[in-house]
Amino acid sequence: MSKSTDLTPGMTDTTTGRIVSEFADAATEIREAIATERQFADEENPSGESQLAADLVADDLLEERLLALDGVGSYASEERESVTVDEGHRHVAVDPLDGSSNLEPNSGMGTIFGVYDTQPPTIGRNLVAAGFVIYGPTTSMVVARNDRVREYIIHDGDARVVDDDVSVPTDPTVYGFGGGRENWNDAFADYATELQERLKLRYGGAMIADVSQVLTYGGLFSYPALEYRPTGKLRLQFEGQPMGYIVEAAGGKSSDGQQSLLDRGIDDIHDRTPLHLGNTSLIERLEERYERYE
Ligand code: AFP
Repeated sequence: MSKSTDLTPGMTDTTTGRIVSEFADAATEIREAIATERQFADEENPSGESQLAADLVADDLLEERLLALDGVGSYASEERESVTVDEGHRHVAVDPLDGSSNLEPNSGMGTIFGVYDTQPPTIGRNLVAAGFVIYGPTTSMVVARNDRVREYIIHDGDARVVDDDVSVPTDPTVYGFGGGRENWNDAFADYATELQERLKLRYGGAMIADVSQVLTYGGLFSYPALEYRPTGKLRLQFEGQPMGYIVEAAGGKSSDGQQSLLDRGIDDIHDRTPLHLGNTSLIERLEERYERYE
């Protein structure tokens, strides 16, 4: 695909357009790494999780490609302790390979990215675009920019629009809740029981695939605060903010239980957050439930 392809028509900021195109370009190479780099590396990432060789290959190629673009001022990654700083007015935060534990069973995996006007650690309100790639039955990419969400199929080096205006369906159908009922607090456990009676379970161990279900069918994806882990498992900078930006641009809501993930304060790029993404009505009911239990 030609580098000049602006995948987000109407984007005034060409640096952001080039960054988005770079993720589409890199998808083919990362998909290749998933097939060939299947062994575990001997290190752990800054969150103490074991790393696959594919995690490191994806991270290295994305850092190299993105910092080579004019205007990219920094690269932050879930796989790296600190931010790599360069000169530029746009800043990228990446989960290079979300769902690494799904590699062995060949289940959903993807890349998550956020494009900021401020160097991380920074809050989600400073996002100017966000997206995710799914290396699934086919390679797809979802990009949010200027309150508009588009979905592309990436094939033979081209990105073809398959949905020019992705929006969360009004009637919710699916749910996916992580962390385990035995670890949920009473507020979430009660709400989960109510939803599990109405909705269908869609939980696959990689949030990009589970949130894609919510964007397609409507519903709720949650990885809540846990009794033993009050800030939950998922990373605010690399997962919560970009996916929250996308779901909110698609007409849904994000929450840490009290507020939008885009408003949640952040001190370190590896801070974790409780995470809820889905239909506005479901998120508002969940926040009311948390308030009632306080
Ligand atoms: P991995 O990348 O380590 O597989 O974790 C994926 C993830 O960060 C997110 O994509 C999933 O929604 C969540 O963790 C799954 O966590 P559990 O394995 O605890 O269900």
